[in-house]
Amino acid sequence: MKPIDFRSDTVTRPTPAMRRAMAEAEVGDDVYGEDPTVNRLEERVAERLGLEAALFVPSGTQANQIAMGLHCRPGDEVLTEAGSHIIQYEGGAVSALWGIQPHPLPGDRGLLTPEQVAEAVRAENIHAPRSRLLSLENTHNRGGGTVWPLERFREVVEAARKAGLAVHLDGARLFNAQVAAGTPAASWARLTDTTSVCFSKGLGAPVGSALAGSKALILEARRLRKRLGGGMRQAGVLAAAALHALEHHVERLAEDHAHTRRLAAGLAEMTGVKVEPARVETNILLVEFARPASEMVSRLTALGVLLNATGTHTVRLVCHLDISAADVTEALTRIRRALES
Ligand code: TLP
Repeated sequence: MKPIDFRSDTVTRPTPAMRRAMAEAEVGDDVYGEDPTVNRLEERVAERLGLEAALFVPSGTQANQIAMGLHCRPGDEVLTEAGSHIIQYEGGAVSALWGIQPHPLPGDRGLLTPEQVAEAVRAENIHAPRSRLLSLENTHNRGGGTVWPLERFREVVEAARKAGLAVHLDGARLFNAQVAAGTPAASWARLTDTTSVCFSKGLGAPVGSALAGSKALILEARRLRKRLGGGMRQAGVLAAAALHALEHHVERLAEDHAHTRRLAAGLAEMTGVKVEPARVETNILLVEFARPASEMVSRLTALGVLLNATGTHTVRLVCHLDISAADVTEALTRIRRALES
């Protein structure tokens, strides 16, 4: 029985064409700035995001954390949605690495309002941490793959700017937002000071992320990347995979979104399952089971359907490059079997 892996879009394996691009990549020592493939990737990313410069880094976590280090000093605070990746899944890095205090704000499927941001900013007062940064996420992972409507994003960014805050965007899945909304990734990114993107999620590269921003910020980011041990040498073999992904795997994200919608529609017909198909925007589906999530995960694992629990009764399914239309059909059959047994 072939396992169907919905745990994350990080589980994809490089395609034969991507592996060829990696094998043929021209390389050099990137710490000397001499890897032509990395340099090309950084230029392309900056262009696509409408920002001046970009830096290739090993992971989304490192891209986000370099941004935290760029914008904040110890004792400063970062305003962010309560479920955001930077505070939920990065090993406590905002405080462990930089001495930053997180200020979590409750969102609606990951989205904030301008009023919330304006109210959360601290007045200048010796008792208070300094509010320094607003960090947003598009698409929002724990929110269920939510796309930030551009106008709302602009208003929230404006509220932050008015209060003198810098703005970072965790765009690990920004290209999913681009495809779902039909809006270029740059429309969101160019409103920010820094934006991170990942090549190893829906885009299907084995490794790699980038952080983009002004030339001055990215120059400093290079120093922080080195400090964190992220200075890579002949990284062109990895950058080649990322370039291939940008060229060939962006438009196809629409397929993952269609598969996610079909999965939601199929699950909505089953008993013991709560899903909201109308809320599926991209490739992430949140599902609530009547039975405990841990029980459903082990039943489904035994049937070759892999997924992750996100709460006591909730699970997350993520569609990606290695899940075909036939896999979705087969997964629905297996899930029905798990619910009936
Ligand atoms: N997310 C992973 C897990 O860490 C939860 C996943 O399976 O979804 N920002 C966002 C919004 C992310 O979802 C992730 C990865 C990252 C950053 C971090 O990327 P990596 O794993 O490359 O450090």
